Amino acid sequence: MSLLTDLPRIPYEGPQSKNPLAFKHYDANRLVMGKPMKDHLKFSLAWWHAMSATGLDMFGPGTADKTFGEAPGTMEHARAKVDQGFDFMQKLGIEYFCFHDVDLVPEGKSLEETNRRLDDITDYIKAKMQGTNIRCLWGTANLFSHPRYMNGAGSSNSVDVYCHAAAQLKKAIECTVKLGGTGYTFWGGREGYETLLNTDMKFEQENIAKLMRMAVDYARSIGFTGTFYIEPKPKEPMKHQYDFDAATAIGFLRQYGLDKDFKLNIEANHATLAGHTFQHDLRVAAMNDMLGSVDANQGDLLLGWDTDQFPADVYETTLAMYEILKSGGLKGGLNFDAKNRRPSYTMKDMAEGFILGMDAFALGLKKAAAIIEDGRVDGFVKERYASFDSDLGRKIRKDEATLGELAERAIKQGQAPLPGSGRQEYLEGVVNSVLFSGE
Ligand code: XLS
Ligand code: NI
Ligand code: NI
Repeated sequence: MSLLTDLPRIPYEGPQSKNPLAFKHYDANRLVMGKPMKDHLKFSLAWWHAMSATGLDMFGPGTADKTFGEAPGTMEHARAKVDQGFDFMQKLGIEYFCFHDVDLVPEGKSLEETNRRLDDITDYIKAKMQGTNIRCLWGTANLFSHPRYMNGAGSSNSVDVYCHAAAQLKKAIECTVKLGGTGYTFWGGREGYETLLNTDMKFEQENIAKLMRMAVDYARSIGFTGTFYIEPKPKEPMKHQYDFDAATAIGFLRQYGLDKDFKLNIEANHATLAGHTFQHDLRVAAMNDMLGSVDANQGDLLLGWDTDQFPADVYETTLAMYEILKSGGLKGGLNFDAKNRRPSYTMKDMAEGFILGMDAFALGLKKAAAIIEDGRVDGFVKERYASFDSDLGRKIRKDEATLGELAERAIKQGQAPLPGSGRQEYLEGVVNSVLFSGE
């Protein structure tokens, strides 16, 4: 099977099914907390992995054949990817896709040529979208692969490179708007440094912000009403990347007045590379009202790079969906920035990868809803801070207390009692009982 069009439609068969090409948990129209699963889980296909990546690594070439019967580097191939990709999405019930400019077409010899190719392919995609439910979740520009971007795009030391990036950015925004994209993402691929010995960090960060501001102004001027995203990542390819994690990116956006136009696109594997859990970065984004979208994948905690695996760990997807549900849901979606392992090279493997990820998130959604409905975890957290429901606690929360007043009370009271058990083991047991008490 070398074509995705050879795959069957993927049905929902329920948890008992042993059919590898069926969903066990993702049942698009099933209601969870009053909303169909597919509205909680706006799954998206990442054009770069699904339609383009062949599994090459620095030790060997790709193993998967993604030529789809056409010669790579041609527009015929670019169109075949659209045909195959749309067929695949429809068979799986995936209603969104994300792209970089260079995933859609081979780069031409000049910007004009590449832009003409982008015009052609976006016409082709737009026509394909007609009569389907498929929409563009977000677009982006690849400002990191070409050697000119060795020092990044917004962070480049070269004004020529900076302008080239601006041209690509402008075109990628136009393509996103043309395809009705709901978002535009900045992943700072090489926006960082290899050594501070040659780097003016402040200058570079200011330039990145200026480029983003120009991008926002331009996009709004051509009618883009969607959300801009920063996708934080701490390292790789650079030693250090400026959008290190959610907290850092939020600080950056606020410092440069970009926080009204931007939210964050949190990627599971990037959070773990930053030394956080996926849940942590989701929480940081959510509590700052900056949670926009998610790049759904999973890393390998024993490895120090972005392995972009399909999400399989239900404990992780449960805690992620718990954060997402508690934040009121995602405006963006769950983009599978994920690829098969190199030895899983067939089209069937690709379908199984998506089924794995979609089922892992569907199961996570059901279990997260069950944790919330069970109420013990949330109830415990509420109870844990109950001492602040006192008169004095309320005064503190309303910024009406003084340090002197608090100190006086402490002296009067004598030794403060211990703050009460955190009961972590009990809570972990509650989560396990919700996860494993049967369907
Ligand atoms: C790489 C990033 C990238 C972005 C899009 O690590 O995850 O794939 O999602 O540029
Ligand atoms: Ni990503
Ligand atoms: Ni990534």
